[in-house]
Amino acid sequence: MYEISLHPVSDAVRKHALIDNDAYLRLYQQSIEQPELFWGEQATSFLTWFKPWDQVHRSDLKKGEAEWFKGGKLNVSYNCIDRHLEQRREQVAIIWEGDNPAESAQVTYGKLHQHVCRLANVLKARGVKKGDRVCIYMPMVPEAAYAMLACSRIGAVHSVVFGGFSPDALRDRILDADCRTVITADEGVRGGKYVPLKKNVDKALKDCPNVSTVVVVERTQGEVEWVEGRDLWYHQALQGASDDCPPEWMDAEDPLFILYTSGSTGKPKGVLHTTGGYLLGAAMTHKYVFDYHEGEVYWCTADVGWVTGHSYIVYGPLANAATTLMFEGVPNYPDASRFWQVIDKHQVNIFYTAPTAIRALMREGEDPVKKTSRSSLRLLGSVGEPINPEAWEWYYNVVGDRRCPIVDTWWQTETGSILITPLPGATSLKPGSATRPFFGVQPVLLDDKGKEIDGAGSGVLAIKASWPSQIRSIYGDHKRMVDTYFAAYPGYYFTGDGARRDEDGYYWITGRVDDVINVSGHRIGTAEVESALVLHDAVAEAAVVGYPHDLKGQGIYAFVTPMKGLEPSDELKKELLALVSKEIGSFAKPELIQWAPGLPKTRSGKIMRRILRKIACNELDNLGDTSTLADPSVVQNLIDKRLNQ
Ligand code: 6R9
Repeated sequence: MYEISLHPVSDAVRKHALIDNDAYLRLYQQSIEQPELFWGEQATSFLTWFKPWDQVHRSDLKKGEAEWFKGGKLNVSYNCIDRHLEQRREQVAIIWEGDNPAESAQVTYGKLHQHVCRLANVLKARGVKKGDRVCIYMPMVPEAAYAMLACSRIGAVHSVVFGGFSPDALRDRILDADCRTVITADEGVRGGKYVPLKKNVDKALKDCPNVSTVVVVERTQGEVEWVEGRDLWYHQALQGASDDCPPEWMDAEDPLFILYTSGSTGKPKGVLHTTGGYLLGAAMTHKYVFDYHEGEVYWCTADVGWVTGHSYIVYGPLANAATTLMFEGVPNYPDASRFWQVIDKHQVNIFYTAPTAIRALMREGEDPVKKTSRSSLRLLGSVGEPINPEAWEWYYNVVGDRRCPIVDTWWQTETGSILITPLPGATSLKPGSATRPFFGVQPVLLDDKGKEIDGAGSGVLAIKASWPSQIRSIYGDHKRMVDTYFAAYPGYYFTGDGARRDEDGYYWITGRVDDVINVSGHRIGTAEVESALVLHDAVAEAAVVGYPHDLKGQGIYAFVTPMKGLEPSDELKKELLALVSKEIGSFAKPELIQWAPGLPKTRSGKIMRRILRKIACNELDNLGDTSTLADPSVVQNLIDKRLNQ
């Protein structure tokens, strides 16, 4: 068994930090006992309001209802830009580091304001109004942030779709949110390769007759097709646009964005976040979790297409007038030293990445790290999946030179901001534990009867009280939100994760308890992959499960039953992989496909995934109860033909 070491807060870190353990305990207690007072004060100190709210908070988790700062008026782009201008017009807001190490740029708050206002005016001129949905399908360039902020400035609701999604997946998301406007680029660049974004948009839009505007950022000058009247170049459109665009006064509960994420069943869900509570959650956690001090350079390596990019590249840091670094490339291009070189180049103080990246770089040995200085680094962060203690120790010892605390931050698209995390000046660290709840967060562990577990133990992780950046709805299907998150355990928000609490009250997230697979921090629903596989004429049935993967955390293992009389082949495997890439994106391709003459089913015909999961994970001596199987011989066949990982 791996011996867990305890890393107490060092004196140096504690003295520098905004919050020490006494302050954490005091503020946490206040946040739970006097939430109105606590959150009212935080909302006043972190955000600028045009008009105060009527009531801090009203919620009923049994019904999935939550309102924060209702009646209060504010604007997100104003909070992220305008209010900083007087003092920081010349301060760098965004450092952009290109895929090519020779390319980088700096955007001041003054320039950011100009870009955002101009783009907002362009959108307005194209008829985009408050409440309209705008799809953003962009590479990691500053224009992606401008687009998000321009939407928020005029009250439009953005739906950012990760650039790795296929045209079909993009189309589904555009249609689901009824977006009429798309903002994209000619091509993206990642790891020296070009991603045909505009081409993908053109394909997607064949089935989206309502889209009347496509704004195209010129990134590579690659060849693109053009639809007159619909398409416009970003740089041309901005030239004639005014720098003056008064921010729309939004209610705290007006929608800010939709972000699609995978659940255990059905198609992806458009998670809806609103304005005031979301921005407060993002800003406050950014400041306290990363212990952000004025003037520091902060880098989150996520893509803006995921929630981490929303909250911790764009909204949290900019609301706090930080300097946020945006990286277009990948960790191993041109070589495995890239992250550390970027840290030296831009003197990064705070670095936030995912365990999958750490594991991949750990494989390359210490040399690529050790040839860089990293002396600017002060704090490290981790997000997206559980971090294994070995990777944690490597991150701590090798990357951080035993000097930088690691904040292992647990949260979700639905939570909007970090909920369980160490605070660097307050929390002794245990490698692999997300440690303690953030202010206002009341995690509980529930047993299989839905009862709260006291003290140390394991169970399903749920949250007992509303927090400001909580999910408000699933776009177009509010009932689905209530059913998914609030129906299983009435009075609680159900996270979908399992967790253990130790004797010190620290939380250890053990992974999803539902049919969501976490591949390199990407959430993938088994149902989505299965529906892609069964689209193939040669496939009768498919069942998909996750299994432990050294680098990716989890890999996808697919059991596929071919049509009767059909001989499965490697050719068919290739076609199935291509089909998944087409339907979802290549990041969702199964690592392993096993041909299955039959799938284990109950007598009522339900696939017993529990058994498939055990087979995929090679836990064969403990298959559990198999007495309800309609045909037990099916299982032995799958075990015999099991693919080695
Ligand atoms: C922010 C983000 C959410 C799921 C979540 C959990 C896993 C995220 C984690 C973690 C263990 C951490 N997860 N952070 N598991 N430790 N620090 O990743 O959002 O894409 O919605 O994924 O990711 O399983 O439920 P999202």
